[in-house]
Amino acid sequence: MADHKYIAKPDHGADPAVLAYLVTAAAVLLLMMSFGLVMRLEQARLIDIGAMAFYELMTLHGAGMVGIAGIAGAAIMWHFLRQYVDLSKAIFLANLVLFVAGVAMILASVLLGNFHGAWTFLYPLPSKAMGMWSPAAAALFMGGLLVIGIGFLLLHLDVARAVIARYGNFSRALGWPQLFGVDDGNAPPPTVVAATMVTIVNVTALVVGATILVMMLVELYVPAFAIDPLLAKGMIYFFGHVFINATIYMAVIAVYEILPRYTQRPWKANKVFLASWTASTLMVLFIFPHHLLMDFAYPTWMLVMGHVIGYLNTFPILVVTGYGALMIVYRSGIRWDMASRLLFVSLFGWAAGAMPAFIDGTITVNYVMHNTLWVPGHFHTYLLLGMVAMVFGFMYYLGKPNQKADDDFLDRATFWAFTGGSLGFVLSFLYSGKESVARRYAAHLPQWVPYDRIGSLFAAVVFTASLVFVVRFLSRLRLAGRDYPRASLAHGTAM
Ligand code: HEM
Ligand SMILES: [Cu+2]
Repeated sequence: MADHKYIAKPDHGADPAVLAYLVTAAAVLLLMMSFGLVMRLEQARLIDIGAMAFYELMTLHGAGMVGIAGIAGAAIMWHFLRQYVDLSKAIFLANLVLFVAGVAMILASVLLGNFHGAWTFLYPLPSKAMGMWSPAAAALFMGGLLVIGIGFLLLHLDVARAVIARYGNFSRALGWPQLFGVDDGNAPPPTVVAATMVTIVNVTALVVGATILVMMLVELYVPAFAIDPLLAKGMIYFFGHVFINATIYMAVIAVYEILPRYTQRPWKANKVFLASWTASTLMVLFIFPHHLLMDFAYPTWMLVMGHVIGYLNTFPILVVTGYGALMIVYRSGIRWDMASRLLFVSLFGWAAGAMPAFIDGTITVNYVMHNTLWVPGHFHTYLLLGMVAMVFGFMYYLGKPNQKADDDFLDRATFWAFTGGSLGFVLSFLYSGKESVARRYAAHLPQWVPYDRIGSLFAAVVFTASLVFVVRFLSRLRLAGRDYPRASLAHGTAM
């Protein structure tokens, strides 16, 4: 069965395929950040690109960011999961190839075909463009998403196959024998538990997403094939909600794997840990109606379910992860370096972003806040300062020249620029939301513009800091692939 001495097991260099994922993610991330900055500058009235270009960039930014979050999360999951189960490299690479193909289709749809119906492709917008874009452009966009989704579906099915081959079934991979029976200390490692959860929820989400995409592609050319708009909206938000959440559940594996290597303390999948992941496996599938709280046409029970489960699901994994990280680090003599710092700040970002989400998940608050910048405020907090910080932490971990290498001044300064810049950037969104500034508006009222200008400044800092992180990573790409054991950094002891 599983090798339960997993904490001390040194991690060797990254596979070139993992590095290819990270380089792709980094390139798209920087491009999408620059689009984000341009959107903010437009709202701040510092440039004038016009509404059409704004919505095109917004569409690309949303789709691109969600896509690379998935790619980077998958890279982290695959890198660590491979220690425990036998994954297929061909499928891993096929996903990357499909991703790049899908991105090319999406770029063509938006830049050549002027599609700008947002990454949520909400029905019936793609087919009712009022002459703004052609059915072909909409088809190219939805086709691109479909191609990307099929790649991820293949990857998750391979993870499912590998996990079942090793553990027999999902319930054992989720640690149910230890959760519901006696904890014999043989629960699967946290990485396996997380990967199993992600596989279950993402396969479900991707099948639903692909279904609605195919339905809408048919409707595009055969309008008589009418789709129930409420059904379409529910399916889209189910898919979107689960997919973006799963990116964090994949990326957090970096925390479970790297902090124990730094402190030589095991991250044990105890009963509380297992219970949290099992609970979230279910809850993440049932809370998507929190996106529909303003839709009076939805059955009330669904909205109540979204509200209640939204409250409940905010905490379990976040708390076991935050508490676990504190216990691992507390008096461990950990050497703080860029990787451990970024991972630690990512937990803060994740937790901080969950709070405004929790508030907005309250029906009465949602009526006032939902279409304001409060919403981009909360999700940029846990995606930028949480998810993306985890990815940068993983990049620094892989690129560390040797166990004892210290970070130089540029790295440390950039860490603070990224953290401070991100905080300022998300606070400008949140504050605007509190002042009722609408989201997804290209043109802002004069009284909103001061917040947009502050936000633009911080966005420029975040972009610059991210550029330095990426350049650093690229310059250490050879080190990242090099084969030396990455472990045992506590007290500066060598291997
Ligand atoms: C420098 C960093 C970033 C900047 C400057 C930026 C900027 C923006 C802006 C201005 C918007 C539109 C807000 C509005 O509704 O008026 C937006 C939306 C969005 N951003 Fe970002 N962003 C950044 C990073 C990220 C990251 C890291 C992610 C995800 C990993 C992300 C995902 C999204 C999504 C999903 C939307 C929603 C698009 C929509 O409403 O259709 N962003 N961003
Ligand atoms: Cu959601």
